[in-house]
Amino acid sequence: MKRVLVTGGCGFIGSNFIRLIHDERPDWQIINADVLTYAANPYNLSDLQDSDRYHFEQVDIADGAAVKTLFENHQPDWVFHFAAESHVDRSIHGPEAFIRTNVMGTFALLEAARHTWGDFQDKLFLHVSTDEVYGSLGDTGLFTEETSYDPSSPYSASKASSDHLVRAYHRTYGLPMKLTNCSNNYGPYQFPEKLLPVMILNAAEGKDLPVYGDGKNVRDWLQVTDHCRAIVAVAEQGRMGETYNVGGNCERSNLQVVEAICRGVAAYLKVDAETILNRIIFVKDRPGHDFRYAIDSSKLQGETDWAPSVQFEEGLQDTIAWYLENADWIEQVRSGAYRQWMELNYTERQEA
Ligand code: NAD
Ligand code: TDX
Repeated sequence: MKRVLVTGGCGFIGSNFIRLIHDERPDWQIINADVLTYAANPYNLSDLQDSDRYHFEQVDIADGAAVKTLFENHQPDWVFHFAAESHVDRSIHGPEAFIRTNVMGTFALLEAARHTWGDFQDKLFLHVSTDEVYGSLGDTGLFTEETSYDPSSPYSASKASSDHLVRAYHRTYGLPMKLTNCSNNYGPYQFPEKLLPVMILNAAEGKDLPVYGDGKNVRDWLQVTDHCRAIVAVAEQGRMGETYNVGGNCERSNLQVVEAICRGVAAYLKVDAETILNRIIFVKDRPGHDFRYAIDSSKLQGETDWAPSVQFEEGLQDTIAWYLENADWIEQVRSGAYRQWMELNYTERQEA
């Protein structure tokens, strides 16, 4: 049995990842360490509760002593580090939590790995990061693994710091690490503060659809399970000490995405799409809003057997159906804290 520690396993990508490896890697013993912030939902994995290959620990990764105990108690062979504060808009309103979790939390994990792992034989620290560390592209070009870091938001700056720490531990201490920088994910269990779930739920509930700025900003979309499969591929087939960009080769402007959601929701509900499309409004832009992200994932595709498998239009329709068929999940995550955030973020963005 390989002992695998997943941090942030109750969040969006972490819970999709745990489900995937639980199903497809029967010889992996999974330890999920998550402090359960507003973005977490332990019920995402409630069907694994009785599995003898799955264990949950409520741990704050920025608490160095707790992380050391976690490593001593569970002696993980591989670490998949997902835990983070992940929302750009929240990082603009309150950057401190991002520095604490993303920088200090990553540092605490690296220290625990360095001190617990002895000679590093057969060990791996896989750091899950974002393409936002590279900053913004203009109309052309792609991010490669050689693109210089140029983060724009407190979120992306904190992720850039964590990436640098992970690479520094490799160069300085020989810590066995691999790093992935992925583009925007979509799919089930994404917290409804990010573009797709905000728009799907607002479209279905007859609310306005608030597009930041002129809606021309471009993101490169990847279905979440495709991202999770890429991480497994890097862990099993990638080279130690290397970085791999992960992307869907699927650029869409935000307005294109929102219009596709309007049509998808209308088709699902069997109502007129024009009524939903007419609710698109243009609101105050995000400060420091990166214009375009686009990923060159040829290194990953050249060195592993991974390729994106889900077409955006098909994945989007499945995601719409998931949100509209899982009212219980939506209800659980729409806490008081969630409602406060929605009010803070959107009432201050006056219609442009
Ligand atoms: P998320 O916000 O949905 O989930 C984050 C999880 O981390 C939550 O379960 C939360 O409780 C946990 N967490 C936060 N602070 C913690 C702490 N101090 N200790 C322990 N656990 C803590 O995020 P996500 O979208 O699933 O992103 C996961 C990772 O993937 C992040 O590192 C993010 O930077 C990266 N990433 C995300 C995307 C995307 O599109 N969502 C794209 C590329 C990379
Ligand atoms: O209401 C909205 N209106 C809108 O126009 C929201 C919530 C977003 N947007 C725009 C801003 C972005 O250009 O949509 C785009 C996507 O926004 P988010 O869903 O907030 O994602 P983004 O800022 O691109 O970051 C995401 O992808 C990279 C994740 O949140 C990060 O964790 C990941 O690293």
